[in-house]
Amino acid sequence: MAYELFYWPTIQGRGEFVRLALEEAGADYVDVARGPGGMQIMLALLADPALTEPPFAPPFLRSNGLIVAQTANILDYLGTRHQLAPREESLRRWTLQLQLTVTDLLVEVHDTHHPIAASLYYEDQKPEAARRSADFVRNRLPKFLEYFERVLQTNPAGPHHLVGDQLSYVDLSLFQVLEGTRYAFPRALEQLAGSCPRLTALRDAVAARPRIAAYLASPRRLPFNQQGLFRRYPELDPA
Ligand SMILES: N[C@@H](CCC(=O)N[C@@H](CS)C(=O)NCC(=O)O)C(=O)O
Repeated sequence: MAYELFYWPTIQGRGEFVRLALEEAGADYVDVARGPGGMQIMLALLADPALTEPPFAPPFLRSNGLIVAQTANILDYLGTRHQLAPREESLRRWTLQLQLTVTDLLVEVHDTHHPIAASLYYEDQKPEAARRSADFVRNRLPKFLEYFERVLQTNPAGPHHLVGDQLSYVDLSLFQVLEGTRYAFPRALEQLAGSCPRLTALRDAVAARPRIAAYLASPRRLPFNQQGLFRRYPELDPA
């Protein structure tokens, strides 16, 4: 039975981390909210009083009657089923730990353009966004990227993957983080790229994987835009 992915239909957002894993796995899946009537189905599920384990927010995945939410949790679930996570328990925890660090980073990315409230427009919080982004670009983004670079450098199995010597879902996620950062903060990323050569190589290697390359070239891959998690406001990425 096909996986059903539930996510906002017009943005990459957090759903993209799940899409990349499903695509790399060659899994049979339906991006429900992008199909006819799909948004209503997703909203009805979120509000369904009959669900005793309801998801709080998209993305969530339905598989054989099970609903799995929280991006990192979904990836852990898919990783185990599709050889996108190590078999060894300690390495599986390490992979999830890294993915949860990606989760933390994504909250901070979101807060660069919505530091006060997600319910307000960017235009209503521009001065705060400028202050928040300045700190993000100067301190937080380098700290996160240098951390992941260090993880690659110290991986006992070599610098080609974050965990072990096989591709895992967190490699796919780091690809997405770098692509999103390149879209939202191109100047900041260019300055940091020199200190993150292994991460850059990982991003390129993921992009070249046959299933990922086919996905990126397909209409299934939505373009980055100004509604998503990674947004390009040049004033937040000063020279
Ligand atoms: N921690 C959750 C965050 C989920 C989340 O923030 N989803 C966003 C879209 S990317 C959403 O629809 N949020 C609605 C809300 O928070 O009310 C995850 O990693 O999946």
